[in-house]
Amino acid sequence: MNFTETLQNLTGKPLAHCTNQELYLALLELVRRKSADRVQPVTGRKLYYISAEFLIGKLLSNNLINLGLYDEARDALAAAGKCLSDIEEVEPEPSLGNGGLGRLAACFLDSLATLGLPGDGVGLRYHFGLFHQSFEDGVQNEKPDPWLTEHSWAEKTDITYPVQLAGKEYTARLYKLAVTGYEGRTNTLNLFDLDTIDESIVHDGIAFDKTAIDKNLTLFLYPDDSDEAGHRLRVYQQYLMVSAGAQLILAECAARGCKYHDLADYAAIQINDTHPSMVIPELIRLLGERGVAFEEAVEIVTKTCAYTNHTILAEALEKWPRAYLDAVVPQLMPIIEKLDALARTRTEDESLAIIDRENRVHMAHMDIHFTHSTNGVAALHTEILKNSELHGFYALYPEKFNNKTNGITFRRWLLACDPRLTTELEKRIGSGFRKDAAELEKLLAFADDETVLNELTAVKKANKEALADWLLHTQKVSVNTNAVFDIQSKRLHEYKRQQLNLLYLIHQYHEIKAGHLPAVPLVSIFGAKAAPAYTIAKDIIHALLTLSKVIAADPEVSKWLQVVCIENYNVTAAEKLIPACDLSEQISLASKEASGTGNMKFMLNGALTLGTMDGANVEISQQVGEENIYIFGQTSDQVIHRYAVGDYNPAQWVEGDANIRRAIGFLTGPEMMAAGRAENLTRLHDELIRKDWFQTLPDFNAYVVRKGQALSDYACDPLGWRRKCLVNIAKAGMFSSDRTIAEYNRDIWHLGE
Ligand code: T68
Repeated sequence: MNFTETLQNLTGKPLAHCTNQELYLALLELVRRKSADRVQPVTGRKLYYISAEFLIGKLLSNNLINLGLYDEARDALAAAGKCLSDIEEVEPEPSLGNGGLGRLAACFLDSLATLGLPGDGVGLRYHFGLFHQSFEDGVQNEKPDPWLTEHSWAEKTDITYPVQLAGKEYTARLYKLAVTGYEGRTNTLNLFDLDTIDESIVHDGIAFDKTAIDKNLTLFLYPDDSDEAGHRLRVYQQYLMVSAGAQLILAECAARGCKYHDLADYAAIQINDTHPSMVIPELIRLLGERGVAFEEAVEIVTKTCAYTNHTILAEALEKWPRAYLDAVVPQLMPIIEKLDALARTRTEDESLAIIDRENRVHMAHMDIHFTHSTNGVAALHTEILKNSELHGFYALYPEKFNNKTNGITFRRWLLACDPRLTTELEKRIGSGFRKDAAELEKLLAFADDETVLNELTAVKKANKEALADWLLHTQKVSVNTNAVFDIQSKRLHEYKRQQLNLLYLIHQYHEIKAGHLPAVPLVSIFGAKAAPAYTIAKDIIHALLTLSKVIAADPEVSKWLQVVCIENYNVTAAEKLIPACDLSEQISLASKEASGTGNMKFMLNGALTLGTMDGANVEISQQVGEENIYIFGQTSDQVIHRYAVGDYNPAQWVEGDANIRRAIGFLTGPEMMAAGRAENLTRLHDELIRKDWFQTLPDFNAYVVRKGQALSDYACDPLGWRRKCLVNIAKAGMFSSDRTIAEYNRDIWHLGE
């Protein structure tokens, strides 16, 4: 049976007569069957990647590509007058993640399956995901994101596990989602949920009764945690995930003949940040129930589990008040106390304790003491962990610390999102890079080939046109595709410094007004959600939206400068933005961005990075050479020193620098105040001149100069610019998540052995 016939059998009528919805469902079913054929039995050790987030993105195209069906599907549909990209529109994007940490988990699942390694995900099935963002009157508005439809990729099973929360029993139900590898095996993403969830309790945006656990537990990812009930809810969620997950792991291992004493030969568990940390005491508890003594259980669990750290920001390192855990997971507290006591026999350093003097439970500390591996996610990040943030732990357990620089799956972030570039690359260097990303280096042979460089320019131009079209239809804005497309898309956070970009744009506004015209027009695009309770982050969004309005109303400036904030930034939007980008903004305060993965996606798609020496930017810079990247700003050592001395005073920078004064002053000046809200603008203004905790002002001038340099290179030396882009594409190979996963497997997991 050919492809058309197979599909027609599923739809029950000629393809030309089907709606896109019908075709989508038929393709979903087809993918399901084909991926089931690639399920392989597990031998040896299997990985369980436990994570509160899996930002998997839409699955149809990705699965068709991985199963080798994409071209056939596209052609069969085209022959019936249908368009695969229209059918993709029907699929809602699964809303199971927030930012880099969740997207990393999704890339890892793809690479595990592609490399033929047995490795499943364990997480939660959030009904409304993070939230759906819209902008109303210049402010972020949050609504539920109801992505779960009747026919979803995650299939309900009849597997359930009992979970005790605050002394009451709940039933966790398992849903399974097939993860296809590129010409590889099929693994599973296991998602837990409660049957009793009641979506109708959500009102007024994303508000709901936080006490009705049976109804609300898996409604949202990271529900608003601005109050105590919100914090507790996170503990409830985390325990649901790890208790059901641990029971699943033990059941699967037992089914394969595991006797619990040899659990580490059957399972490797990766703890993705501290959200799943309670899996440690929970496994010890479950092993105890199965007759394993505490000391031995600790040893087994330590051998089985490994921990990844994704941040050095103190506020993101979870420390739960003991009272929460006493209330929600009383069955774990005796075990956590014993672990704390055991840890105290290993060190007298109070700062390494699990339960501190204020009765807070430090989840990361439990992870480091009771797993065999702690890794950072980029070289610089791991060094900072070893030398400052976690130095005491490093001194105690040097052998546990290791680095695993992040990566991205090239299937989604090149083959799927940038077919034009993929075709161009294949024309020049063959298709070996699809499986071996290092082969992209073959492109270097064309670095001085004007034909190739011009073709790359044509690809970028076509991608910019496509983005412009998408922006027009979805965001109702029209952009000049002859301008430089400069993009900052990532979670909204002060350490990522969208506010630095904002100050630059205000500076440019004034320069243009003063007749100092830039070398080329600039379209500055932002994509970012602010956590619902993060006030200053929302103020930054408001300031960007207001500035966008002020500029658009000023024809003198808008010829040269445009600010676009796209609504509801998600994986689908990223797939449109990234291939069209010229300049990638990676401007976090040095030392604060653990790695970044957007930086890798943009370089792979031929954008140049404007960035600080932070996270994986450092390794990108080493790969491409400093002439092929725009680096500026303080180094991490300088930043760490400035924090240590503690004498940073933004007011001095405001007083001492007329440009800074002018840019910050504009926030509360007449133009902005007339177009925006005084409360939000004033709060942001005051925050910058009084606190500026992420040191925007010391980097301001360096940023302005470096960005100016990038824009003038783009305008004055187009071929030189494109050559730099080519080098970036060619050198992106090391940032494939296949490389990352191979390293995790070599050093930590040893899967299949
Ligand atoms: C990100 N972390 C890092 N955290 O910020 C980024 N955290 O540098 C890195 O590249 C990426 O992880 C992958 O390693 C996150 O995305 C969160 O989303 C998060 C959410 C809740 C609490 C703490």
